[in-house]
Amino acid sequence: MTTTEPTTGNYGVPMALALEPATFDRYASDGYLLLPGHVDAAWLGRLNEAMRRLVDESRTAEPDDRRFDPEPGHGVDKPRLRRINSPVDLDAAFAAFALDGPATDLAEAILGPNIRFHHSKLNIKWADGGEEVKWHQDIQFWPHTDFSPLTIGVYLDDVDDDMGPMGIVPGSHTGELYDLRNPDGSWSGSLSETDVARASIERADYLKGPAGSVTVHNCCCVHGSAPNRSSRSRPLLLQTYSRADSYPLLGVGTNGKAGENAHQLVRGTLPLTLTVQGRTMPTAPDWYRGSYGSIFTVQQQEQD
Ligand SMILES: O=C(O)CCC(=O)C(=O)O
Repeated sequence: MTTTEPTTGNYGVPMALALEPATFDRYASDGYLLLPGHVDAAWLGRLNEAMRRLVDESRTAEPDDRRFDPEPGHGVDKPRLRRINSPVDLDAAFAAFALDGPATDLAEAILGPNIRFHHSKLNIKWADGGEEVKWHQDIQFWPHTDFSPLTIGVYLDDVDDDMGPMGIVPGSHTGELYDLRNPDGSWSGSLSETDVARASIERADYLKGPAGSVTVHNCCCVHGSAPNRSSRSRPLLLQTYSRADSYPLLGVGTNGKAGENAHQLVRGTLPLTLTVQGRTMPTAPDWYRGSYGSIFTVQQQEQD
């Protein structure tokens, strides 16, 4: 399904990874991929070890510790986490995997040579009732200047139908972008019942497989997952990327809360142009993390 010895990648330039043409085309037509067993045992060992350490730390964490999203009943003796937030900021293994590792290679193979990282999360979906993720699309949570953002997930353990695998409606990435608000205008983060009834969820493909299986879904795909009815947790490590010339619209949704490593270029170079509403403009450098003086310091060549 993939080859690790490309002369050139899917964009005709050298890359760490190339997808078979049929796999590449399937992502374009369906909006998602499942790559069974894509991540090797050595990486799985590192990632699982990092997860275990953080779960252990969560036992004694204060209720307001933003690293963890506990389920009701979580405690010292019996940790139950819904999610570890922004794992890329918490352990070197998660950072290496997402910022310059197998997930980055895959994002590059799909999106092209210039890639920006957005955020990561580890949805654990604990054994014996770990909560559902209701049907939703991602792009409404963190709008960008285009629809290139995608999320790469890796199951850190074997996942079967009873464990609440992620379900995705094929082709939904080119369809309607739904309103994820309640009738009173408050944010629900999920499709309304009326919209679920017309979103063809009966066609959803539930992505499962052995530990190391990888999911990829475009930000416009309708997706969700059922509660975990099994006696084993379902850890799904997710990381989101976009093309480098796709910019998060700060001030909308979670774009301003995406973590310490958010928005950085992880492959290639920063393009000098940006396209919005079909108009391409040359852009200024990115000063999100750098320092900027003023138009005077720039124009008097006191600053690059
Ligand atoms: O954990 C899952 O099954 C789905 C994750 C997801 O869609 C999300 O966290 O936005």
